[in-house]
Amino acid sequence: MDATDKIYVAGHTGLVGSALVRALQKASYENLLLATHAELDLRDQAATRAFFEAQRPDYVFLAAATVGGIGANSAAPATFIADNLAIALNVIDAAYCSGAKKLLNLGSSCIYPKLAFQPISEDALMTGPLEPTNDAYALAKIAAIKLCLAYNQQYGTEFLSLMPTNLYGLNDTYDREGGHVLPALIAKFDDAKRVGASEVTLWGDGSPLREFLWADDIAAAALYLMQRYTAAEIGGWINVGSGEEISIAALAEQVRAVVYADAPTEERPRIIWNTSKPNGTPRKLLDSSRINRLGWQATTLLAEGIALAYGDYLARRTS
Ligand code: GFB
Repeated sequence: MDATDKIYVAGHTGLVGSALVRALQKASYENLLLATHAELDLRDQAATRAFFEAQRPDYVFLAAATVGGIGANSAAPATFIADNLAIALNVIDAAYCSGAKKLLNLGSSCIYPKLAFQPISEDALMTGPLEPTNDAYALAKIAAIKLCLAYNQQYGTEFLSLMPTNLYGLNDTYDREGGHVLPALIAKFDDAKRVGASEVTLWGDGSPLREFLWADDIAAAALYLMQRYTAAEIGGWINVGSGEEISIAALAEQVRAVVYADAPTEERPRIIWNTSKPNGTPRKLLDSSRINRLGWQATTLLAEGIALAYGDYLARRTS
């Protein structure tokens, strides 16, 4: 990847896309092609094809997606499967038709079976039933991997897929109902602090285990792979995790400690678990040994990342 190559970051206003733009700029890639959702709706096949034909990017990072936490996935499965299938098909096909040199497709660890052997290696794909709360989204992400593999096989393209664990970071969506757990917890504890609430209600029973990765770390991994490896060398799709696993209950305590760092301990609210809300998959720890062997490792610790994320939340809070 040369400094003069035209690099398209699809989804550059989102959590991963904005981290990718930071990583590319830091590495002195200046010929970036960006289009907001209002300028280009990637679910629109004709518009996507026309954009690629006119712009002809050399490299494509596919970080555009309709995403959300367990609440949003359960409430709107049709939106999650339809949007993500359309985005994947339109972008991958247009990249092939316009002659892109390479594409990196971002997926999700929810592609693996609900009860996969832990830590989850890449070859666990399609070996068992999916977690029902997000199977619509997961199927769209599995289809995107298969599209990349099929285009590589039939047309000789270089389309790689990267499967990150649960992500969080700067520019996240701090949505209390539809967001991912970490940003939702930040917003809920901050709300409680501001009104002096004595309790915060969270979902499930706190027992599920999750692995969290800082968005700038996934961006660094994506750039690292794009610069150095072919699809065949990474095995088609590759896991990217931090190796830091934590229960939702322990995560809630950590977030509460960060939000209430400057308040007396007795002001910290009690955590109530609403067990009528789903737990989701019991455990989701990726086996990242393949990317580690290729020379990449996560660098941001969860404790450090939560503090940075809360700082970002406070800086961007509007009310
Ligand atoms: O990030 P999250 O919504 O999704 O986390 P998944 C869900 C876990 O956190 C469940 C608990 O165990 C919830 O019961 N939880 C507790 C909460 N309180 C809250 C809360 O206030 N909000 C949320 N959202 N959860 C996601 C998929 O699964 O994994 C996505 O839904 C994506 O599509 C992502 O694939 C990687 O980790 O369960």
